[in-house]
Amino acid sequence: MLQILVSWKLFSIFLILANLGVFQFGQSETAPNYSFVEESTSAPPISYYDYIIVGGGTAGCPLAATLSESANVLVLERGGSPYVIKPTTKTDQVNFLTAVLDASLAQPFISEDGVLSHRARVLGGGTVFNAGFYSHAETEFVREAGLDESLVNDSYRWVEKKLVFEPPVLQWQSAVRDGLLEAGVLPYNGFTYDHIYGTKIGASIFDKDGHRHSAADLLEYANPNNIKVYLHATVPKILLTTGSRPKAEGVIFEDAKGIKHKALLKDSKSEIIVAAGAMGSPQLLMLSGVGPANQLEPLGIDVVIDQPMVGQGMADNPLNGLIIPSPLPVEISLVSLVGITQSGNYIEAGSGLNLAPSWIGWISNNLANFLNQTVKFNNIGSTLNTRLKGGIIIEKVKGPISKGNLELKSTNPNDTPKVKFNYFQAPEDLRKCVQGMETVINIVNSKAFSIFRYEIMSTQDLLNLVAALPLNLRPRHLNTAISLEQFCIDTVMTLWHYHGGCQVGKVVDQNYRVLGVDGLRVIDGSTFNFSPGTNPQATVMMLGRYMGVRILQDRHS
Ligand SMILES: Cc1cc2nc3c(=O)[nH]c(=O)nc-3n(C[C@H](O)[C@H](O)[C@H](O)COP(=O)(O)OP(=O)(O)OC[C@H]3O[C@@H](n4cnc5c(N)ncnc54)[C@H](O)[C@@H]3O)c2cc1C
Ligand SMILES: *[C@@H]1O[C@H](CO)[C@@H](O)[C@H](O)[C@H]1NC(C)=O
Ligand SMILES: *[C@@H]1O[C@H](CO)[C@@H](O)[C@H](O)[C@H]1NC(C)=O
Ligand SMILES: CC(=O)N[C@H]1CO[C@H](CO)[C@@H](O)[C@@H]1O
Repeated sequence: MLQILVSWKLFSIFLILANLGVFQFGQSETAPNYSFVEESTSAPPISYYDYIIVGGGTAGCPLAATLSESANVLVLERGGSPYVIKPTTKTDQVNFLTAVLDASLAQPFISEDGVLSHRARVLGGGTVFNAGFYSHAETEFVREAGLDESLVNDSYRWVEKKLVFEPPVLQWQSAVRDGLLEAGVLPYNGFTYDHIYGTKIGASIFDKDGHRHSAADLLEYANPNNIKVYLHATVPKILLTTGSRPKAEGVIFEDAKGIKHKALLKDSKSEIIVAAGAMGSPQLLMLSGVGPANQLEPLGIDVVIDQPMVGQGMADNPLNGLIIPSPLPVEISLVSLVGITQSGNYIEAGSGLNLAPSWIGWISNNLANFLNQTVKFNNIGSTLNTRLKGGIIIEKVKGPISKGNLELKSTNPNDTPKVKFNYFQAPEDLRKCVQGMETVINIVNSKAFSIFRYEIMSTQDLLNLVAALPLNLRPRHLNTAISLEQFCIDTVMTLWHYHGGCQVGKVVDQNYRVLGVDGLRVIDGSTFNFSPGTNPQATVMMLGRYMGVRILQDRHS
């Protein structure tokens, strides 16, 4: 009898999961048309600029647009244009989970922790395929970074005028919002950019049609006569003078055909600004001879300055969560709201997204295992372009306190360096994760959320489901789904908010100038000591604008 009941339950769960897929359609939109963006194959062998920015990403685009107001700027971006992506719906909200896996936008890597992650490789950087949620930094961040609050506010507004939208909050997101309130994540703060305790609606770089806008759109602010952006231009090395006080002179860049070009600085006011992201910036400093001598020498890199802090302080906020199949159809939504808890978590949620074929494969194979192969799952595996009938609720640990490091694997700039984040090494991070997962469970079990979950799937079933999925390459334990501590450790993923490697006070000064080198700055997520706000992109773009304004002020004073 018991066996029949168990089988019936497994069978019902199978029916629920088999029902995850439904078809969907998208829409398209026209792209801006920049005269100053070109393939690097058309670049001259040598050219001269006031500012050379390595990395046309989330920080690089606003920075370049700003500097071009009154100086001559070059941007070197190793990826292609976001405006030629086909189909144009590829980076829309509904396709988030598939775009992340698209190698033409993002380079995948696996950290030494066994967690799959991605680094941008496209003009616009991470904003071209990220989850789009837009929310400001906490006031502590602005204070600690020593930034001018009024210029910070102006810089956020400059970004928002171009590409930020208020997301709709439909039925599923509303249920999560009300679940958060029932779970005690109070007060309700409505729609706001500000980072305040409680539950709030945040902004998004997806418009009301779910179509993406990106940091590349900020180049609309640029003076077209003062800027050049080269695509598929990879910088393997910054050229530094050697001697007691090294100085940046220019960069080498390689075009799509492998031909090397040089871009040089015009005069003593000119600068190289590295904005290659938290993986790319420490990597490029090291490739250029600024890094730990004991790591550079064995690779045959000439040491310009022995700087042991380059690549240190790498951190990534651990993400854990639940997948919740729904008996009712759900809207397509990515993060529209966030719970900011007193215990140090950010709770976010999405629903109805397309699943990548490879993920459908994983999920179906592993569900088969999960259900001990009592039913056949062939149907799910062969259904492409399917949407998740259900949602995902995740928690991210603030900070985090645990830190790791990055090391070069080779002198090839296209290789992702070896990186270890040491998730949950600090007991406080693990404690926060457990509290965050408890809040996620309380949301799932709330009255408000009850219409979007199957009663037959208990909390334990939902934990078991995640524990059975190959969401990372870490070992599973007997108690993975039983102890929330073990669940956090075993099923950890990333929200791609990794940062550090060129931190303020360690590698760069308060003005983001590389310590010990003239004419060289780093401006991007690699300079952070912790990830700002609930999600960093607003602050990364703000910083690009902010520092552009500051650098021009210095130049003209
Ligand atoms: C899948 C995903 C989802 C995310 N979701 C959100 C979210 O919802 N909200 C949010 O706020 N944040 C989100 N983030 C985080 C956010 O997008 C990143 O923190 C941010 O984009 C990092 O900006 P960056 O300027 O530091 O680096 P990037 O944007 O990565 O820019 C670096 C650029 O430099 C280029 N580059 C690197 N090396 C070289 C070289 N040697 N030569 C030439 N070019 C080079 C790269 O191609 C890249 O374009 C997400 C990130 C990812 C990946
Ligand atoms: C794009 O810009 C070029 C050069 O400025 C112009 O000739 C062309 O007509 C523009 N195309 C569109 C679709 O606006
Ligand atoms: C900047 O914005 C914050 C948050 O919206 C606000 O509280 C603060 O007063 C503003 N500061 C200045 C100097 O304008
Ligand atoms: C049908 C089937 O695959 N049953 C397996 C379920 O799991 C137990 C324990 O791992 C196996 O012994 C069965 O063979």
